[in-house]
Amino acid sequence: MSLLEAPLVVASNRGPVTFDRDDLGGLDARRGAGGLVTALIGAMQRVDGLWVAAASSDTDRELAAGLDGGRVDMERFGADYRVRLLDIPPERYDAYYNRISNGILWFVHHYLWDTVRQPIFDDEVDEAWNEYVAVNRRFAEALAEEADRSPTPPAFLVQDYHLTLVPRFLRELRPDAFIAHFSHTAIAGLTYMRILPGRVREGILRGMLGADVLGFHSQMWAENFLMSARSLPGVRADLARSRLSVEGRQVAVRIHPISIDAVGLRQEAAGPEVTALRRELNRWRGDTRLILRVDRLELTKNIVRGFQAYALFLRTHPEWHRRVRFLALLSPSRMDVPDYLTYGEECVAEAQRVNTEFGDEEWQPVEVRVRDDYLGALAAYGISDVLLVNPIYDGMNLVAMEGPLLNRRAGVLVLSRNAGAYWRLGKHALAVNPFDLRETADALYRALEMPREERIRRARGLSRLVLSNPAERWVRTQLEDLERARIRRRTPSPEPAARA
Ligand code: ADQ
Repeated sequence: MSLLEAPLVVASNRGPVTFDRDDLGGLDARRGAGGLVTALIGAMQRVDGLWVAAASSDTDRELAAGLDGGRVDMERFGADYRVRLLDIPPERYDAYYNRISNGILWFVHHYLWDTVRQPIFDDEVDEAWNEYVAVNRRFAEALAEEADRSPTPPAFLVQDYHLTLVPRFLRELRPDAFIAHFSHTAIAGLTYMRILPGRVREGILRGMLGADVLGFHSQMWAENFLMSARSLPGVRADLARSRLSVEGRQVAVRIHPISIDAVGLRQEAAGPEVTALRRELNRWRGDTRLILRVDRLELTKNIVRGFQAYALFLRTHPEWHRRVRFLALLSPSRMDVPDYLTYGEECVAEAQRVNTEFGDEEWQPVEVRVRDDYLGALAAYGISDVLLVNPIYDGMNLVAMEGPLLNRRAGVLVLSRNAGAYWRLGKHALAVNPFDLRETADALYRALEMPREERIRRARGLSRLVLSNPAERWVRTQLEDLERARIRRRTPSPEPAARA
């Protein structure tokens, strides 16, 4: 059976739903937001899919400890797939998730350390790493069990930096398994990766190399991975074919940019709630032009420099005073982590500085709204004139696609060259170096002054590109790669045949 029709088993830290109990003790399932769930759910339903994830709510944990190994059939919620929840002890989860995944791996891949002072690797990090290894092993064991229960060999799709060791552990348990791993983040270059302790760096690289196919959002990240992996003893790279060989196996390194659910998003944006919010925002903005940013309140998103660049633009172009507003919709994220809390305060303080320097009673140049407000974001996308997406580094960045898809004013996208989205959309955006305030300020000015025909041409180009990559393609192309790997594995290589 081709792997395009094979049962799908997905593994990710967070599952597609979180369970809770309602007042009568019945089960409620809340679907998680985000591109990953949207991109995978369709494919899961077609092929009897199972999604393995760590339990996150109390009810999740109760289900995880239940009779069927934490398996929940989603049929009762009108969906055609199953989830399997893994109960990870809280201290172990904390070390795996907060200390290693978000505290170290997220930081390394987005170049977040101020290296004069950080990071410091000590015995505590070493102990936390052991917990990361244990959680990854637990996931791999669960996947191996699913392989045993499946009537035909499944296709395993393992997600992201939380689960980098799963491919290798699963390969050890089931050498014939068909495994793809996808990295949603940026990937650090070779020399920055060398900040990591050898055990951690080799661990994650060799862990990922247990897969048949490694997927990345952009060529930048695929190349960085190739360079780091080929520096390991025993790993050979065929750069022309973007392939690595290790322990007699081939590992394909592929680029599969994720997309958004264009039809669903447009439907949501046309609904009464978003329409009302759009009207309200339009009243608020009056006859000013609108610069918008929509982000998780996240260190990588470069929010403070965004305000600094805006201030520089206002300082250089007093003729734009009172004619423009900057709306920042920031959704709180990891607020229990001190670095994130401080960064949130810095973002708000920087916006206040801009308002103090340039604003008066009638005109506040910046407005920051810190809350999770997805519908508000959809409304704002529709009416903005400029969308600023200037992350320091970003695996892809879905905002850069959502905005142009929903915008109705031929808005301009100002986009960081270090976002994976730049690799797809760059030619229709105004590109910026996210560290360069002058370049960003000039891009904001150019966007606001851009002639209408050019704005229309660029906006059309952007939405065409977004629409040309339907969300389901992301899964399909990964499965096609796995299928090619399967065929390659079964076909004897030509060299021995020629010699015989
Ligand atoms: P993120 O960095 O979380 O994830 P990103 O691509 O920035 O992903 O998307 C964020 C999502 O959150 C968007 O769908 C956006 O609409 C929503 N959002 C942002 N601000 C919001 C707000 N104020 N209120 C409500 N919703 C808000 C990772 C990687 C990315 C990669 C994705 C998908 O870091 O680089 O694009 O996964 O692979």
